[in-house]
Amino acid sequence: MATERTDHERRLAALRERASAELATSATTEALEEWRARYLGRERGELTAILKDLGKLPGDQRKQVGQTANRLKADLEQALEARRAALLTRERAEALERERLDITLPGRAWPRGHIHPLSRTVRDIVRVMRPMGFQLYDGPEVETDYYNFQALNIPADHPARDMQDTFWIAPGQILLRTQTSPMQIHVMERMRPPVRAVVLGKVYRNEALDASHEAIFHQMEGLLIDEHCTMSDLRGVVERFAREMFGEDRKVRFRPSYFPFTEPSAEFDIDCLICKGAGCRVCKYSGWLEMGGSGMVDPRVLRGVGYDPTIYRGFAFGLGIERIAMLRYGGDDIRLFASNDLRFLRQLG
Ligand code: FA5
Repeated sequence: MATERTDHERRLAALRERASAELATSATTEALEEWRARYLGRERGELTAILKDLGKLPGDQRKQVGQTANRLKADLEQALEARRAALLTRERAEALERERLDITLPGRAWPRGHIHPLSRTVRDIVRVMRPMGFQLYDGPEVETDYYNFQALNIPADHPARDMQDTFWIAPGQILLRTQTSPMQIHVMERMRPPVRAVVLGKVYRNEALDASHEAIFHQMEGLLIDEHCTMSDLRGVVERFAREMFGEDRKVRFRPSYFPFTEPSAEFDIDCLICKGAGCRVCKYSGWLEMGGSGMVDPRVLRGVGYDPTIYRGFAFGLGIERIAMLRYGGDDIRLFASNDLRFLRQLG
């Protein structure tokens, strides 16, 4: 009897020792679960099996061994929980260590961007033209021969076609617009007078490229049609525009010129911003900077869109936006605007 009891006790003591030793070396939550199943698991736990077999023991042993086994069970469960808590604490500490942040390090500085000088110029132009009553219009860059040339009084055999080298999509029919002037026709076709329109957009010319000539560039077009409109209105608007853009003390000069869709026509210049008219490299020692073309809308153009030229008159003017941006922000090569060269763009920040 005594030997039997001792056997059971010994078995339980050995189990306690083995289980405790294994628990001490179980270093992951998976290993702990494995350990729990091995000793305390409902299905295959060693201790569970012993507890299940208690019933087979004679009464007095059952009580004694039962008490020892239950104590062992409670001890193992407690040891498991303690081990689990210790592991968790260690894992958390390790995770914290892994993800350690030095909050005293200086932050990463993101460079601040700014609006492209061309976009800025476009915004400023709109800001100047809007208060004078000009409404902003947008239109197609792919045009027909009719809008880019014919409706602007430039028939197929007209020598003025040579003034603008054209990128043709379907030769003689569809092209990339060479100027924003075709928008004059679109706007007038859509509206009855009075008209005050401003157009800003890309134009394309098959040109030899140099520091002041691009093949893709931007133009601005202004158009005003009303019953009483004279060249001095044109002059007034262009002068206001030039002074708002380049300073109140700017002088504006008109020179007779020729455009097929305006009559009379004039090109206009401003006095050089750099030398104030004295003559320098930028103005090629003329004292003047070329700005754009203008004139009174030709009666044939008005008739073409169904306006009666005996009642309505108007003026139009157009200029290159890159050239304006170059004057405002500096830069001596027009090609830099589309080069995406950050060194150039940063300089203009
Ligand atoms: C015209 O394109 C006319 N449509 C302007 C006009 C409008 C006249 C309304 C009358 C009434 P011109 O070809 O001169 O005109 O071009 C106008 C402006 O575009 C020039 O003054 C210049 O500033 C700019 N420009 C012309 N060609 C280039 C180019 N290759 N690269 C950059 N800017 C250019």
